[in-house]
Amino acid sequence: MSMKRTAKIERMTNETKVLVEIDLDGEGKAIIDTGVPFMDHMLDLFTKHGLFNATIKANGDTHIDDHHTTEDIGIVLGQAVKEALGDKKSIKRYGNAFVPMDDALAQVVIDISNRPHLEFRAAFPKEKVGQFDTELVNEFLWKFALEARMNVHVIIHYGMNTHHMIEAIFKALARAIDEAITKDERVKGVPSTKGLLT
Ligand SMILES: [Mn+2]
Repeated sequence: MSMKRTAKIERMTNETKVLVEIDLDGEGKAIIDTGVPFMDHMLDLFTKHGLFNATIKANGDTHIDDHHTTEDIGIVLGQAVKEALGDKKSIKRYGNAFVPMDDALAQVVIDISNRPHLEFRAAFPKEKVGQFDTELVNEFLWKFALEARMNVHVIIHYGMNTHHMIEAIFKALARAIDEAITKDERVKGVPSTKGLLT
């Protein structure tokens, strides 16, 4: 018998209100409504490709711009993933995924290490996709990595279309996480010579 890998986290500040409810062992069913249309699109892909069931809702000061809301979704999603993972017993720990999206090829490599790091090797040709500032992708991923206490390496090998590049990153992140959190029966306890990943 295994424990359910779920979490529900709500966070409210003067800038945003964010709710994330996640089941890591789902089938990709999601309810997403963040007030940032491009993030809705990315989080929809993320949950679908990671096979996570999730509710992700945000209400933020998007009349200023999408910065606070995007950043705070990263924080709460990271916290929810960390909490849902629990003691991390028997997980594979590492994940690596390549995802092509038409012209773009993204790779995301992660270590659920309790040592937060974001290595972001991606330069986007456009500063905006729709209303969304593309520099917020880095911001989102850094806050996610920090709160999930994950080492996340993002590489865009090549690409021309900014929307495709970002989309490939979110799909690859989801698939890398899905791989890393998979349980391997051969792993007894926590996959670390330290004996601890929390
Ligand atoms: Mn798209």
